[in-house]
Amino acid sequence: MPSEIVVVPTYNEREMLPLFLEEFARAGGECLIVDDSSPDGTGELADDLARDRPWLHVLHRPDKEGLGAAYRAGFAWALERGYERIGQMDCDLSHPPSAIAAMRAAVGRGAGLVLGSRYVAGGGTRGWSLPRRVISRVGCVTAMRVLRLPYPDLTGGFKLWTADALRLIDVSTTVSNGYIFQVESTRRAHIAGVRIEEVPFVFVERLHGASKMSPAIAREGARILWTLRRDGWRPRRRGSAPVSAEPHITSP
Ligand SMILES: Nc1nc2c(ncn2[C@@H]2O[C@H](COP(=O)(O)OP(=O)(O)O)[C@@H](O)[C@H]2O)c(=O)[nH]1
Ligand SMILES: [Mg+2]
Repeated sequence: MPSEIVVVPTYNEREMLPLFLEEFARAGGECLIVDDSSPDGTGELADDLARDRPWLHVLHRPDKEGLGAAYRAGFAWALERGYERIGQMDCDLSHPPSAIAAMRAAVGRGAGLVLGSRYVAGGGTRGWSLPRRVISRVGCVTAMRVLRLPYPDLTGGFKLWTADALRLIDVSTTVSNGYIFQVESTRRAHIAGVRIEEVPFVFVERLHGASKMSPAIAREGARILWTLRRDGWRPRRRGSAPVSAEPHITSP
């Protein structure tokens, strides 16, 4: 089996981190926590927990710069070390580690990017207020329409990439920092011809801690969406990432 690591950005997740790691351990594989010097001590707790968990790694960043910056740093760390599959997920158990197996299977079938999706058959959200559901759906549908992409869950952050696909999209040169990073990276994969599969999962609202979603992050998303539509990003070179024109949906 090729090697795999899942990149997990954290900011003030002290309560969720031990619960997340317990579940993650059941799914197996390695995990890289990317902590932006959380004031609540999440980074130090991760260091403590990593001492007797050889599969757990911790990357400390000096400042809170948003999800996109944390992912760029984590992906660079993993690519430098030669991991062949690189995942991404939140630390609050909204993304169930038990769904990773289905994502691995999709890579096994030839996908270069697997999108965990709330909005394909079998997926959903649990514990969200009506306004939160509406904001998420409107955001996803707007991103789909503006960028003319066929994936209904574009803003989700539960994904599994092959290293080849991440190199092909030149992930280190992406520009967004908030949740729109998810849209920008998937759009590049689509343009580059990476084979993209969607795997359903049910998003469960966090039990502890607070969402870092803010009006500023939503504004950044709206602004960058239009910038992305105008920019003519093209891959620099063809890598060996599997290529296919049509998206695939995997049944639960
Ligand atoms: N390193 C880092 N992690 C972040 C930052 N913002 C959010 N996160 C983490 O990204 C994940 C998703 O954030 P969350 O607030 O749960 O978003 P929501 O699920 O959309 O409400 C969580 O694991 C957060 O701790 C950031 O600026 N830096
Ligand atoms: Mg969350």
